[in-house]
Amino acid sequence: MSNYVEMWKDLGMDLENHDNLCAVLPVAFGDVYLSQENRPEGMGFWDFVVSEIHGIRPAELVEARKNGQKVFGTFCVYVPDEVVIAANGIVTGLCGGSQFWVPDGEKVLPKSTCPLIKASVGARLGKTCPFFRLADMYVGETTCDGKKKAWEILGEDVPMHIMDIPQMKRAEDIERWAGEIKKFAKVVEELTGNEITIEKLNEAIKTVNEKRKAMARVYEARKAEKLPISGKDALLMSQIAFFDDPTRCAQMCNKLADELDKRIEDGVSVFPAGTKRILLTGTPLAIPNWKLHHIVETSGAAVVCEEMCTGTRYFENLVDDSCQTLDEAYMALAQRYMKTNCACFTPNTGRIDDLVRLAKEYKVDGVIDVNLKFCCLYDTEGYNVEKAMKAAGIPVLGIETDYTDTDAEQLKTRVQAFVEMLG
Ligand code: BJ8
Repeated sequence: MSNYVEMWKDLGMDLENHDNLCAVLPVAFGDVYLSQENRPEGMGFWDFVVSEIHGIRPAELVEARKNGQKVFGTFCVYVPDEVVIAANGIVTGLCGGSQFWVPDGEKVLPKSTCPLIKASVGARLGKTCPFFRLADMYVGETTCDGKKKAWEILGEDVPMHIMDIPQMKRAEDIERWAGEIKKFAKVVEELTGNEITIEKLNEAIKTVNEKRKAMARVYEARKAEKLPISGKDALLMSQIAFFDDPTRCAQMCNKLADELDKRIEDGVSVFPAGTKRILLTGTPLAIPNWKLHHIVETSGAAVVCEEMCTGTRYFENLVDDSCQTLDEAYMALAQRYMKTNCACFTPNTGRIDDLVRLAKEYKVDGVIDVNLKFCCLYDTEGYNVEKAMKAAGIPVLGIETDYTDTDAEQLKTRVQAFVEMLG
């Protein structure tokens, strides 16, 4: 990635510290990803993106900004990308998934904050992530308490817009969310200088729907008895989808899905027959958090589905792309986004229904409920997850972890015992 040094300098990054980050990522990627056998050829695209993770896409964004486009950095799957795209803006995910950034986050946040928040704040303050340096505006949301307070710190020197997410899903809440989306559209119009028309919004909705459909195709292939792709590879596809251009993302996912369909036809599997099928649920796994997948897939099991924001919550449910007015379209967006089931809502029974449905669709042998340390919402909801899984006769294992490797051995022992127990 050395070709990008000038760009990183211009972005005001801490080059020395960034070199340390660039030194650890290829090793981790090699251990976790390149050690796998018989991977689909289509994964070459994602391998390449990771090898250039702080170079190729940031360079595209720098170029786009030179041409007058604005970049919006987001942290949650409730923020509607469609609105930004309709104003010719670009969306990039900003959630941090590396322990590398946590110490910088801990300089300003309590240690008892979830690692995702600490890493995100640390990536900004430590000046080691080009995406944070590039964004013209950060878009926060009122989901969990830790994030709400983090916006006040992140917004100190970058414009920050916060979307007020309802905590319940009654009709009046969905209407209020449509109003929040409308307000967001005004902010986006102001920053980009571009008007959002119904034609442009319908076009943007189509673009994002296509991306969702393409990702869903890859997931569909994971329902096959002979698994044509590992959970790790599918996770990588989801993680990169938050950063990539949506049209290219759809193209690459469709290409991969074509290859997976062919593999299914030919009976090609990346796991031996009888490998236990695991559904992961819980807090999101931001890139480069591959820890749990690696543990599961080196313990005699395969991850076949993620009921997570880096998983089904990101691409399930489409938006009506034929609305006649902007208000109708904002309502259509609100309805779709309110179908996402995050633990910040009460009640959140939709997530339990999703879990039971997904467990059947992906023919899982067991569920692992993974919680990022200090995420009180998902930790507490673990009670309902466990109860519902037991009622449905699905074995479940609850795990709490962070971004360090200190508990990896202990987790491996627990996961192996769980997999053995599945018979
Ligand atoms: S829709 S899961 S992306 S809020 S893990 S930061 S909740 S303390 S990330 Fe999330 Fe949107 Fe919900 Fe998804 Fe807080 Fe929990 Fe940390 Fe979390």
